[in-house]
Amino acid sequence: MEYTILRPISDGPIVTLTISRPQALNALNSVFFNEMDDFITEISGNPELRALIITGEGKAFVAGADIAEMVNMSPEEGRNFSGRGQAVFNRLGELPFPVIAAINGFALGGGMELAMACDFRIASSNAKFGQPEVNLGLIPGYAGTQRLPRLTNLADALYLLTTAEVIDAATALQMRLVQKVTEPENLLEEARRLAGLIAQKGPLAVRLVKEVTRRGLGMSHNAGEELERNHFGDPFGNEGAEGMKAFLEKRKPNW
Ligand code: CO8
Repeated sequence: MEYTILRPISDGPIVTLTISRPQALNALNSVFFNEMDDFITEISGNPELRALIITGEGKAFVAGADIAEMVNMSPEEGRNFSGRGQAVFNRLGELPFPVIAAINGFALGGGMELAMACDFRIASSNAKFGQPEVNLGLIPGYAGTQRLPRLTNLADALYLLTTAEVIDAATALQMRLVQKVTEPENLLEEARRLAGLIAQKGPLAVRLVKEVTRRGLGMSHNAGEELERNHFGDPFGNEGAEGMKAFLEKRKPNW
């Protein structure tokens, strides 16, 4: 499929998606959400894929939702724009393989929300994070108010959301908002190394672990255990049998 803002590059089982609208610091507009929705549909149907990396072109990962597109919106249009973005970002969580945000620069507002919608995040040491919506008299609209306290904690989330302070990568690491920080020149290499590690694991196991962990977070402990138990048997007799057999035979599994 042809895209105007998205630049996907496939490398075997790994796709690296670059958001490419550097003249507006990759700000998220309607075209982005339409293309992202189509892109997710396109890759969902590819059983060979094992990981998706999302990064941005230039000095920003994404500097937020497109302020120029939002400025004249009515309350109803604002709600619709938010709902559209939430639905598209939720689809990233439903992909049957991990999505890694490789944050190369500014991840502000909707950009930080996109990063948080990914499964985990690695950041360049020069990345900057913030939820500056209150500077504009707005609140986050792509689930930032919901994901940020779940990823960090209530106080850190409210600190960032109410002060709009922009933090550096080291502080984001301290808040556990990102899992790893690299030198700028090593960011994509490290993202691909992690994606490559994941690609070597049992694909069904990776899909199940993502699904059970994500879904379990919204459940009681007991319901989450039941979900885990219900899926534990799925790889037996197929991928799990091969993985365990390979271990016992001291060889690499042939998924
Ligand atoms: N939207 C539209 N255009 C943008 C955005 C944006 N979010 N960010 C930057 N741009 C544009 C600038 O207007 C500028 O365009 P031009 O060259 O035509 O003047 C170009 O990108 C380059 O930007 P700057 O010249 O400002 O670059 P600097 O290096 O001086 O500054 C900053 C970089 C600090 C990142 C600065 O651009 C900035 O503060 N940007 C806005 C950050 C922001 O407030 N983001 C939050 C937006 S609101 C949001 O994301 C809400 C999400 C939920 C929405 C829910 C739907 C309703």
